[in-house]
Amino acid sequence: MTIDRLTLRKFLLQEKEKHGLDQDMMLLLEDIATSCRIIAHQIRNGPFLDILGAAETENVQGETQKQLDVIANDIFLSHCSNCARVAALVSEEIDEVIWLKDRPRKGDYLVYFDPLDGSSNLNVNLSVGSIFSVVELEEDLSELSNEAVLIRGSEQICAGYSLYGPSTSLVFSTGQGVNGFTHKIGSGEFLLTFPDMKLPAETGEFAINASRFRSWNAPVRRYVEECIDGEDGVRGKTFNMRWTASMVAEIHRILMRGGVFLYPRDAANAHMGGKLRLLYEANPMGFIIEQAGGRASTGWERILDVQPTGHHQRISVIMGCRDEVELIERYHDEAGD
Ligand code: AHM
Ligand code: MG
Repeated sequence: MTIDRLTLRKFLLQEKEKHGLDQDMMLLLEDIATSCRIIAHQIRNGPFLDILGAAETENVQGETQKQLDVIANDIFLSHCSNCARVAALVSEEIDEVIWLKDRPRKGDYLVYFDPLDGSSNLNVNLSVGSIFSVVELEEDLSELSNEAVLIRGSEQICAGYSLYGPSTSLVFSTGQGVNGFTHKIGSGEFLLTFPDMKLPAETGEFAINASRFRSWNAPVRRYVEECIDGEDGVRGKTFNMRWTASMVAEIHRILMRGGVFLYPRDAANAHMGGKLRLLYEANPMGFIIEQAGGRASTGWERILDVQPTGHHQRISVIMGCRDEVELIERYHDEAGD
């Protein structure tokens, strides 16, 4: 049985009608959707094209790039440059901010993206994703500097991700809730399959890389130990654990069935500020999680309130169902840590 579903274009036109979604944002989102379709195609054909392995380059974080990191980055760069409103692009894979305009104006867009997140999953044929975020300039810029893109996540006007799993999902929010689309193979279209996604308040599932146990701070240890204690412990219920090493897959699972995701600052990554990047990983995912009714925190404060200090800055990330995140924040507070 085929269900008649809204196409991405029709959905965007409805958002324009209902909520005044900007025409340029519609065009940008359609270009991002096209980028994701092309990247999905490249990933599926990766073994034939021999592009799943390492490129002979390192990115600004000193990490060895996969060939597909470079390919996905090029695809995002070229498609996001189509929209005349985009003044600058910030990519995980590029050291400097890319300015597309000499004199950015109030209302122009800054687009931040991680073109291929979780790329260590590529050569084992597990899920990876792309993440994006859009901020609107509040004033004309007189100078093009890296500092000009250091804008709080609370200023995002759109954020989302694409998950390259058994099917290709495109999930985004323009500040009016979260909607999920699936690419219908052969049709070239993304169709609305998960309208108005909402997180449950409570959960019995958490996601953390437990191999880092020794490095965790006391509040994170306390939280995880209490989950593992299950019915016999203070939580009085059994918890399940998942770790896919792909933040996009993790957040998508949490949106679909609840949970909490932690990649906290710990003793081993504290010198970098954490593992995940603020502007193109934590902020967009935090925006989505909040729009779905959840909470996104560093453990000490709301992620979207953090004033960025560098465009590749890393940060502590704890996000998902509200009650769990608030509990972990309380543990941080009580520990005075
Ligand atoms: P990447 O941007 O270099 O791909 O790294 C981010 C990824 C996240 O998707 C994931 O949550 C995390 O790194 C996994 O880290 P680990 O290998 O420590 O489990
Ligand atoms: Mg990443």
